[in-house]
Amino acid sequence: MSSYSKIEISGPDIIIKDIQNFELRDIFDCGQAFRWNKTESGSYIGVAFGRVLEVRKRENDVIFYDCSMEEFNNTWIEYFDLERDYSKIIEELSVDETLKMACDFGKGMRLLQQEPFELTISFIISANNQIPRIKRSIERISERWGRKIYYKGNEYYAFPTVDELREAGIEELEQCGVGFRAKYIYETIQRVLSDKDILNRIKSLDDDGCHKELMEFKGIGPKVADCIMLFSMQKYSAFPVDVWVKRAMQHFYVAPDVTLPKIRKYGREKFGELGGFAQQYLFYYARENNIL
Ligand code: 8HG
Repeated sequence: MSSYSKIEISGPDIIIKDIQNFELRDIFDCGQAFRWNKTESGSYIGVAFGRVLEVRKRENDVIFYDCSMEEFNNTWIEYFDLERDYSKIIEELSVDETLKMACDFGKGMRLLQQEPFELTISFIISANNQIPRIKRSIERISERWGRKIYYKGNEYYAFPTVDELREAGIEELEQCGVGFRAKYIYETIQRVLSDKDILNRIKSLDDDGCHKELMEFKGIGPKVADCIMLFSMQKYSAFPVDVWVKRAMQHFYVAPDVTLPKIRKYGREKFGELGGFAQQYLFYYARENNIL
C-alpha cells in the first residue's frame, strides 16, 4: 500500500494528494541528505540525480514544481520512497516506548534513495564533521566540478559525476574545505574511475557483504559504511552509530560504557530489518532535542 490517494497534474506541476507520513522538514533535516534548503516561502529546493527540484507541502498535499510526469515517475517516486507504507513501520517500531516517542516526533521522515557515488563521497566528508560544514564542502565540490543548472534564474550545481572529478587533485579537494579527508576522496575517485561498476556491484550484495566491501575504501569505517548503504543502497538493517545515536542508545537501552560496535550489534538485533528506520528516528529525535 502506498501512502497517498492520487497524483494530479496542475499546469507544469505535479501534486500528490492526501499524503501520509511526509514532512519536508523531517525528511531533509533528519541527517540523511545535505543538498536541500528551505526557501523564504517555505518550500524546499534541492539538487539530486542531476536535477533541481522545488517541492512544497500544502495541507495534506505535496507539490512538485515544474516537474514532468516522466521525471516524477523516473526519479522522484523512488527518491522519496513514495511506495512504502511508513505507518506500518511506525506501528511496528512503536511497540518500544522509546521508538514510539521518536517516531511520534519525526513521523514525517522518509528514507531517501540517493545516488551511491554522491553519497559515498558525502559520507566520507561526514566523518568527524558537523552538518553545516559537510553541506558547505559538498556545495563547493559541486560548484567546482558539477554541471550548472538554472532554475527560476538562479544557478544550481549537480553533484559531479566521477568522470567530471577525473582531474580533481588532493590540493583542489582540500580547497573545498574537506581537510584530511581530501586524500580519501581522491583515492575513492581513482578507484571508481578504474572500476566504474564497483558501487553497483557492492549495492547488489547482501547487507553484511555490502558493509564489508564499503569498508575496503580508505576513509570509510563502520559508521560511514552504514550511512552509505542505508541512504543509497536500500540496506535497511544498517545501524549507523554516531555520537547522537550513541547517546540515545545509552540513554534508553544500554549501559553507558558500551562500545560503538556493541551498540551497533544491539541495534541490529533489536530492530532487525527495520534497524535503519529505527536509527533515523532516533538520530533525528536525539539531535533536535539535544539529549545528553
Ligand atoms: O543520519 C545520520 N545518522 C547517523 N547515525 N549519523 C549521521 C547521520 N547524518 C549525519 O550527518 N551523521 C553524522 O553525524 C555525520 C557527523 O559525524 C555527525 C553530525 O551530527
